[in-house]
Amino acid sequence: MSTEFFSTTSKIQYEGPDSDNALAFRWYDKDRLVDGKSMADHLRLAACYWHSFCWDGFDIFGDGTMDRPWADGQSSLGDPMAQAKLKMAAAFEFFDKLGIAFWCFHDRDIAPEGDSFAETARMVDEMVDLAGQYQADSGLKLLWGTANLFSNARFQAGAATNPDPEVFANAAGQVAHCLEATNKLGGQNYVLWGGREGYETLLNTDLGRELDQMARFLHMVVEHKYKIGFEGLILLEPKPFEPTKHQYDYDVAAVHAFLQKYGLQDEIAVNIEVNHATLSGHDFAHEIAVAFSAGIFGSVDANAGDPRLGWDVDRFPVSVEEMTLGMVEILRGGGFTSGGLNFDAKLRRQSTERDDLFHAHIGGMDTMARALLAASSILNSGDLDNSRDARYLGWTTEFGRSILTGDTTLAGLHSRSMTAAEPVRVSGHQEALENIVARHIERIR
Ligand code: XUL
Ligand code: CO
Repeated sequence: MSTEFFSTTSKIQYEGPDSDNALAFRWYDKDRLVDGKSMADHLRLAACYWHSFCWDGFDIFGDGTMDRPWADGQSSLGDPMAQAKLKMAAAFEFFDKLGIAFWCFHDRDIAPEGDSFAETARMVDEMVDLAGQYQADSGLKLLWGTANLFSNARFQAGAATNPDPEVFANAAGQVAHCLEATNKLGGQNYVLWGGREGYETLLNTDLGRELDQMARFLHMVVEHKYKIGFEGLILLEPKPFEPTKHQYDYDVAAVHAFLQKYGLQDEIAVNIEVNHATLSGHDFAHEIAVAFSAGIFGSVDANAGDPRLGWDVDRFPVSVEEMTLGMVEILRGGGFTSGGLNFDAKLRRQSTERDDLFHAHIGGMDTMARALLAASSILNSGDLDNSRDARYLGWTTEFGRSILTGDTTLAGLHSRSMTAAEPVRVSGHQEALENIVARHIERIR
């Protein structure tokens, strides 16, 4: 079977900001050094398997729209394993031509489900071996793997938080298998997005019990990680709702509180998705800042929502400003270690041609590259940090420090206030700072 699924024949190259070639990078120049590190090493960009290779454009109102010969059942004559292999050939052809460094997958993306757990596991293993060969041939690396614990009907009431321990056990087996597969492929992280770990109504739900179950599940995952020698991070991916009305991993702060309550805060970090942040009522940059301050920053799913749609539309990131503000926080926090930027993003349903996948990823990669350059320019200039430091100057004085070190009491501050002058208010200069950000974005080259 030919592996040429895409008419784009050669690798996508960097041509610079003035290029009009739609199939070239204008900003993503992988070897360009930014603060002594290559762009590729800063961004650690990944393409995801599920939206790009498993989804044909179907939505709740209609059938698939996209030209996806590797998934239409015709080329493979309806044989699910033959189809999985075609899909993998298409995916690795795409990754290679795009020149992206990493990929991410769910176990159910790469292999079909069989009639039993054992049969499914065997098919996953066969596809993992094949993926290992493709990785070896192409140099592509795995950013993370994850188990799909939400599509199969058995997970209607969740996996770890299911009222039935049989479902919990089945999910635990699936995660053990997928964690081992991820380890085998040299995965740099392992992600758990609680697909249906949440609830619809308290009329039938014991919330406290479900949280205890989830914690037990995660402790077992961590234990297994050490048992098999997996060196990557275990990451939870917060999302406030969808598919369930109340998802337990609402946002980074909720995940942090949960991890602390159950003694998991040193073992598990977060995978922050841009549009999950906005769905929870936060800015992307906020979620990153919360994660760094909690010491649980791990990785990012780079995508975008739609300001008028309150659901998870998973567009490719297009806003350089939004991503710049996120990259400022990422760089400030020290950047990625094992994490990276995964395009958990999909085409719009009318983008039906196969090569639309290139345009989407090129746009996303250029957006992130530009955001990196702008964020680095902002931080190197000190424009934001100097003004931020000045704002907190009072805390560096002897008086300010004495409050924080515990040398003062509420009563002491009470008597001090009796004679102290009214505090002097100073401007927060927000608009001036926004203009500074805009200027850096305009000027980078
Ligand atoms: C769902 C979502 C998932 C996770 C992995 O909203 O983002 O695709 O990234 O399960
Ligand atoms: Co995601």
